[in-house]
Amino acid sequence: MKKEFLNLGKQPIANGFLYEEDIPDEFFFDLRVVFDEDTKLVSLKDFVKPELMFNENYVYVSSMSQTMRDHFSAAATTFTDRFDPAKVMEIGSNDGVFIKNFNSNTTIAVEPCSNFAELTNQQGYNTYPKFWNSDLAEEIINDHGKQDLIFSANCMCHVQDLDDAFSAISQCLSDEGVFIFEDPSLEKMISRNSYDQIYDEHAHIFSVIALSNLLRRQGLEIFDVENLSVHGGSNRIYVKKIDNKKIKVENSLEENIALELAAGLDKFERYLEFATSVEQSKEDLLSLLNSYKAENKKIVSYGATSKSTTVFNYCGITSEHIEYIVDTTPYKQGKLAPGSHIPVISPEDGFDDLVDVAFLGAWNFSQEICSKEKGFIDRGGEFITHVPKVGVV
Ligand code: JHZ
Repeated sequence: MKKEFLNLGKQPIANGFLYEEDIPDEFFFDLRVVFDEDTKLVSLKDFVKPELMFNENYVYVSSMSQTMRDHFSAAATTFTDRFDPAKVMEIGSNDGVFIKNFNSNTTIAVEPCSNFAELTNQQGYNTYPKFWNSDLAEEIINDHGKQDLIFSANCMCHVQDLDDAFSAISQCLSDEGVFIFEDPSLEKMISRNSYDQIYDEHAHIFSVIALSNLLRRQGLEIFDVENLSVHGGSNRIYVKKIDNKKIKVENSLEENIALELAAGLDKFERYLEFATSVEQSKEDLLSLLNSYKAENKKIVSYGATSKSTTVFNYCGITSEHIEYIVDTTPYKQGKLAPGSHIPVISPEDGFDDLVDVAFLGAWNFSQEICSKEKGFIDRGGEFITHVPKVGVV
């Protein structure tokens, strides 16, 4: 049985950056979150049609930060050293930041955002411009056979029908193959109060407990879990077929499950407490912004993220509070942020000497941004965030 614990109000497409003339047609939905008592999975109550989010106009580029470029090249080395896979497939390959570390003759990709699929196809990686499901798994097996390493980063939590997605993995994986995926950790989201991990694309926020339950239903099991620092705290989940006894199940699985049980992630009450902290975070953020406004400070936002779409729309933050957002992504610049309609411009144009305060929309890159913008901090500029508590970084 699914029970609702959080309502983040009317929200637009989190990556739906738009022009002024598109405002009348902007799409909104109710962003509500539920806990499934049976599987322990946390999901959105209402899913948004995938084609509205992932299409030829998708704007999020994975290699926009040095942190993520380094992360994916290190991941590729780790997987090659540990598993030495003959055939590699990535699901949700975006601009190719991960696959570019592998030979294009033995690597294929799946990417429903056709602008990015076209890009990696041009780079020589056979990329299917489709959504991951059992029909596509069948097609891929016919074209290329089964795969030895299937990797997916920040994509499995986007897939609404997980039974079908994991069954498709089971179909497409060679008997001794490994499936490795990473997504934001529910435990970190709850403990850090980072409710902005919740938006249309994130159909689910995963606990290891829930994943273990769902994977087992498809003949798969987790054999290792790594806690990663990226994206505000993620888990990298290593999966094999249950029948494959050659790979040992590491202690990390039980350790992570124990940690989650200790955090109460199997109990609905814990989620109600989280909802109360989220409301408090909203009040605290509005009062901090209002106090800066009262002092006539110039406030901008740094990083036009999906996460900040949730924060701005949930808290009712508009250009009354935040003058504009700076972001390095060319596809977002010159547009308005979804729902709040705060303008997005480049850091070169907007991160000038007049800025007093910058809300870290990309708080997950706080280290990279603070070292890049040391001059701002040295002259008394303040980066503020709501994670884990509202305040100055
Ligand atoms: P970032 C997206 O979420 C969407 P978002 C998606 N659903 C997902 O799961 C995660 O990514 C992985 C900019 N930036 O990564 C670049 C600067 O301007 O936190 C990006 O637009 N200057 C697929 O959108 C944004 O910030 C900088 O110095 O919440 C960061 O977005 C740096 C470091 C970043 O993801």
